[in-house]
Amino acid sequence: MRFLAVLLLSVAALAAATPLFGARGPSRVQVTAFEFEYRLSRLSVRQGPALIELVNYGEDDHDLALQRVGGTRSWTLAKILPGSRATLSIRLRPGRYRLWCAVGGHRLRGMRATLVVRR
Ligand SMILES: [Cu+2]
Repeated sequence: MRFLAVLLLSVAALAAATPLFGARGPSRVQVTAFEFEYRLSRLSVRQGPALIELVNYGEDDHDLALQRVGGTRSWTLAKILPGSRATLSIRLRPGRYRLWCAVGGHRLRGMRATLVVRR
């Protein structure tokens, strides 16, 4: 019985580690907000679907705006309270994306970053 449980756990672990039919989950980027700084969990990701999570580790409210360099469309996550988080689901195209906090003068004070999207 114990062997069976271990076997099932192994199968579950293997299934979780092996993408079925070549499908790949979305890229994930965590943006940690402080006064007055953004820290990205990674500076580059592959093109395609992505989840960008904003985590507010600061003492003030912060938000997230994002725009591809050369593009016209921008995406935003609404302002969130200290200690909270929010996630933006987006399809990224190759290029560079600017990220910034649009609250008050936060962008000028340092809450900005660049994310590179690879082919
Ligand atoms: Cu801010």
